[in-house]
Amino acid sequence: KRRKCCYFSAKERSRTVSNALTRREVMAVAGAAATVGMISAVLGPEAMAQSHKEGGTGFMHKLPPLPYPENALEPVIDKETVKIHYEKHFAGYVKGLNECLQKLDKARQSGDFGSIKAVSRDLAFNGSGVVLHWIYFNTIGPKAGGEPKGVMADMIKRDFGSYETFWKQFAAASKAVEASGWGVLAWEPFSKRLVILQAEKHQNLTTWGAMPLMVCDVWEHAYYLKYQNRRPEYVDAFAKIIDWPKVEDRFNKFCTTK
Ligand code: MN3
Repeated sequence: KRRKCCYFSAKERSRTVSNALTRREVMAVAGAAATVGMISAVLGPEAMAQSHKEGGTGFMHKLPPLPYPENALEPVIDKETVKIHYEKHFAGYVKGLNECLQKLDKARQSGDFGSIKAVSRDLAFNGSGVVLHWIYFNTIGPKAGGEPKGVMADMIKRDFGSYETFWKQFAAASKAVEASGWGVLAWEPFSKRLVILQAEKHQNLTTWGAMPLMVCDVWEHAYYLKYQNRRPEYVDAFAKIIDWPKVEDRFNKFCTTK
């Protein structure tokens, strides 16, 4: 299978830059703009197809469709939680991200970057929220779980020793996230290895350039209705809905070991 050696193709990159921010503007808003680059890079062409252009440099995101019915993750995650999580929280991040993009558009047109600090912060927060929720809902599913096969099995064995060891570390990291956040399986392109990260504040990129492959949402909204304060129970059950072939798709699309 073909693997890309960078996050997005030249075509996607130019599309991203022309639609979202020019290169100079990307530099100007520093870390937050890295999030914008990450959004298109991490979401990939599927999500680009979900987005639409609105005049000028305007680039708006649409809430991508939920890839299965709201009750499909039961009994691990109940229908009501998926509904609220998707319709309120995920949609809220998309809305917030679009508001930031509109504010930046306005600022570029007027030349007034007085509120750039606050907007950049909101852009990173909402942008990371969109990216991580997209991965979350698209790398879990019904008729999933169990041990990965193929490439993900090989990579996990190489970098963690075994699936059992991997899951022990991933579950421990997810359970131990302070307050809200994420357990993250990511690709770290510099050492070309898989890593497990904790993201306590998702607007803070934990490792620059790391490519998230599979994430466990441990914000309370992801499990509270069914599990209340029993996060460990939710994380333990989460293994039953990880859709490893989808994770492998992401690996094949974004990662290279060469
Ligand atoms: Mn969430």
